[in-house]
Amino acid sequence: MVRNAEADRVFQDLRAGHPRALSRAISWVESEAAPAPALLEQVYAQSPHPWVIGITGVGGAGKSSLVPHLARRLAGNGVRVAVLAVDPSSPITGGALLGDRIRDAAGEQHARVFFRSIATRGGQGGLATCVADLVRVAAAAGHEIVLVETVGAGQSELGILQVAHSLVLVNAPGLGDDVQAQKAGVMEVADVLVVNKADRPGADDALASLQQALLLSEREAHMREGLNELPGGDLHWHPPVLATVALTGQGVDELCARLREHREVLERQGRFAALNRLHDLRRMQSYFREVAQRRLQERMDALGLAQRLQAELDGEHGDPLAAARQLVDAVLPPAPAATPEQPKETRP
Ligand SMILES: Nc1nc2c(ncn2[C@@H]2O[C@H](COP(=O)(O)OP(=O)(O)OP(=O)(O)O)[C@@H](O)[C@H]2O)c(=O)[nH]1
Ligand SMILES: [Mg+2]
Repeated sequence: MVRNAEADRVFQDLRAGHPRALSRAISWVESEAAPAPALLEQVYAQSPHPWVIGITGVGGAGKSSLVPHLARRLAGNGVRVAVLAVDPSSPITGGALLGDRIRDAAGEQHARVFFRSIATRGGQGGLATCVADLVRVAAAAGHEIVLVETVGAGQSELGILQVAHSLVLVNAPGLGDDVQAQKAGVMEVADVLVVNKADRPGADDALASLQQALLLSEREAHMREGLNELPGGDLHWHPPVLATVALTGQGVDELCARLREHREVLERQGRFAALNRLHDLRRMQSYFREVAQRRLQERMDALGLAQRLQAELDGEHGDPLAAARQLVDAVLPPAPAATPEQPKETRP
């Protein structure tokens, strides 16, 4: 148990719902500040899993325009929503300028929706692990729903799967090849498909082509092969294809309704809890690697291995691979080969 008085205080404030504490906690986690491990320990021990909705899609599709509408509609009746906008390309670091905003779509103060831009530098654990932690931090502050916006750039959009329960893929007409390029991977995993900018020419074509791509996806093929029914009589989820206009909010009610429906299906099939366990397991695996790697580095430093590697390389008998193997053996002796159990001698 890592204790830290500052972390204790922020955690208390977090639980009490102080937005400033949430901003502070996010900054700590994002920048891997000293109190972060102590804070996260309390967060993981005491905060529930929120419903995490991933919003992904190509740049310029309208994700950021859509998210405030969605957040505002999902919030209410005591339900608080946090929005984490992950922008790896953001020149603003640490959310110093964009952070700490609590506003609704109209730019008004709104206590039920918390917005924060995350400029990931992909620290030790990378984007997915940072967001996984932040999602739980937001939950500790009383947010039952967390929306995570990520730009659809290969790795990162699939990284969102490590935290999201429901994944929305946002497309828009006129984005051309980018849309084609990303279809293959994300099509298989998106739960709701959106064609935003439905006010623009080409929206119908975009809708039709998404529907077509969906029919051709492996997932659909799977269902047609008679695997549609799950034990208990439930059916697989068919991702709906919806049209929205983020500028006016048109179609967002429908998007909201379908997302709620998806959540219900997940709950009913026990998949919400299963995903939570899976997300925790992935986080655990990545943290294990992180800690092990750090410890290995410490061990290497203590033994002066960097210098020894260099010396080996500079030496005359320069087989870099053999030298590296030898040094690895010095830090991490190979596990003894498992010896098969000897049958016990029985005496007559
Ligand atoms: N005509 C029209 N324009 C839209 C709509 N939604 C968004 N836009 C415009 O499209 C542009 C991009 O919107 P963003 O919301 O920033 O898109 P994004 O997907 O968040 O983009 P990145 O964060 O760069 O990946 C902006 O100029 C928006 O005003 C829409 O429904 N109709
Ligand atoms: Mg955006």
